[in-house]
Amino acid sequence: MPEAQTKREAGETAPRVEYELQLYYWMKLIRAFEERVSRLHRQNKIFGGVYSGAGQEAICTGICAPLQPGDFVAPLHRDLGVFLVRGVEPGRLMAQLMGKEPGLSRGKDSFLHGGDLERGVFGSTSMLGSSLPVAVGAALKFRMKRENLIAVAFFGEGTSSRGDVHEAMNFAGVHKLPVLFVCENNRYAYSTPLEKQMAIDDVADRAAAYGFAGHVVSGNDLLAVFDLTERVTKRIRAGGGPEMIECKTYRFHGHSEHDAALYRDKDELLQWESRDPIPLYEFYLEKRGHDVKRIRDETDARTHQVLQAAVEFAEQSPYPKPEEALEDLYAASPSTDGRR
Ligand SMILES: Cc1ncc(C[n+]2csc(CCOP(=O)(O)OP(=O)(O)O)c2C)c(N)n1
Repeated sequence: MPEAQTKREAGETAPRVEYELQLYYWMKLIRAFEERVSRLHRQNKIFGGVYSGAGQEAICTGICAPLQPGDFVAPLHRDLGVFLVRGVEPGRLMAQLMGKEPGLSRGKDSFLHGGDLERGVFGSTSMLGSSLPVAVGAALKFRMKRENLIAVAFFGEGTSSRGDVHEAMNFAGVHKLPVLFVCENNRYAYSTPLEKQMAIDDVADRAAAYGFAGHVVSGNDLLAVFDLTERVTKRIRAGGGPEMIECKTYRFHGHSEHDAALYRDKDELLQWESRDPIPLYEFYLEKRGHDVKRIRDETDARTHQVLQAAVEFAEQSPYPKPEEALEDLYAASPSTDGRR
């Protein structure tokens, strides 16, 4: 379990500054993990597509850090960071990406479709938008069983134009279910720019149509995302019904590693690179009186070590055996005597 969540659950008053360094570690780990995956992809060691979230680390971190163990999170294909912040073992995650047996889906797929329900992470899906009704279903279960848990559904601005997204939001709004909808608006759905995707500026405006609040925040500003998420999730947990947070951001890489993103303007990329969430947060830490150079060096050394171990573990792990291909495809029957 991530350190921050343990502290919060126990109700300890952890010095805020210590917690802030944990947030920094997560953002750096996500960036380093994805950079390593891009390199491994070029070496032909990664199974399936690679959808880098570089530039969007403040969103996975700021949204997931305030959550509780047991909350249900449905990430997008670009949200590898969700897995790390929720405490999924980096070695298992790397094994998943390499299609190895100890991976989350036991070598049955690439990053997509590998979830870790023990950590409350539903695998991201290829059929964009299909995970939102699932998150709403989890929230309905929490309501029916009177569990004080919430569901979080991530989606892109492109995905927001899908029908099942609207059905999920409508159902959640009507029944006031405990769901946080998180839009990662990175301005492009593959090569389609925002203005060719929707006729309004803010996806958050759509929340009003379903009877709940929609908020807009800078998705590159970790503290802004974190603080808003803390306030919003408190209200949702207290029974206030769903809310939406739209994070304005930008992806530094192409849609996937095979996409050079030549449809984007170079100046636009430059402007967004200058709003990189990591140096932005380092600037804040410096203002708080930290020796940022020392913290950066220590964090880089730590993430390097974690990644080395994860890659070694994944590379040394076996591929699944062919006869395992049909295992785990269906849930076990609730009855053992053959009757249902
Ligand atoms: C239903 C569906 N339509 C199309 C695709 C192909 N596709 C994969 S990712 C993507 C772009 C998604 O854009 P967005 O939701 O904004 O997320 P982003 O990739 O920008 O993070 C598309 C069109 C798909 N996977 N599923």
